Amino acid sequence: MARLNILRYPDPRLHTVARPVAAVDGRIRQLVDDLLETMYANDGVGLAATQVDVHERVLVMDTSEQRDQPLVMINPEITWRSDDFAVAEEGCLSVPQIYDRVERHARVKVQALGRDGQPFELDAEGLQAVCVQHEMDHLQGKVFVEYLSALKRDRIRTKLLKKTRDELRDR
Ligand code: GNR
Ligand code: NI
Repeated sequence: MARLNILRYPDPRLHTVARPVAAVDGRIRQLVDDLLETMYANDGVGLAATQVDVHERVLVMDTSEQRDQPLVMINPEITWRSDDFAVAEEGCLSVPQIYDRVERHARVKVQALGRDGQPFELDAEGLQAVCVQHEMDHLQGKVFVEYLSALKRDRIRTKLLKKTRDELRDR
């Protein structure tokens, strides 16, 4: 297991579109384990491979209260979206300390392969529905700030570039 480095917005690599996984082999299982370790170490409720600069369709989530229900989705595809939408406050490990409201489908069904390579379907609502849509956006190269106004996005970009510069100077 290893903790992986998380790309920070506005890193252009966050806009890479991930390719499907051809086979759930030992390399993919290692990636899954590293994603879970990295997600838990950073107190995240989800993490997409894109965020650790691996551009394959793999994501992990855990929206349980006890943080003891890891969910692994390989080659996830949304098979159904509710007609109704919900607005929720979102954050992102790639956009640290920025939180804003995003509107998404209230419920989605997602088909994917698990860590064992077996297909399953997830019927998600609430935080889990928000999270799986947020993670699947990452796999398409999309970060939640792209739903915000250009003005907000520019302010976020400037703030995070300054933060990264300050951290590098202080090392
Ligand atoms: O940890 C996370 N919390 C969160 C809160 C509201 C909506 C989405 C998320 S996902 C985020 C982790 C992350 O960046 N996943 O890509
Ligand atoms: Ni994110």
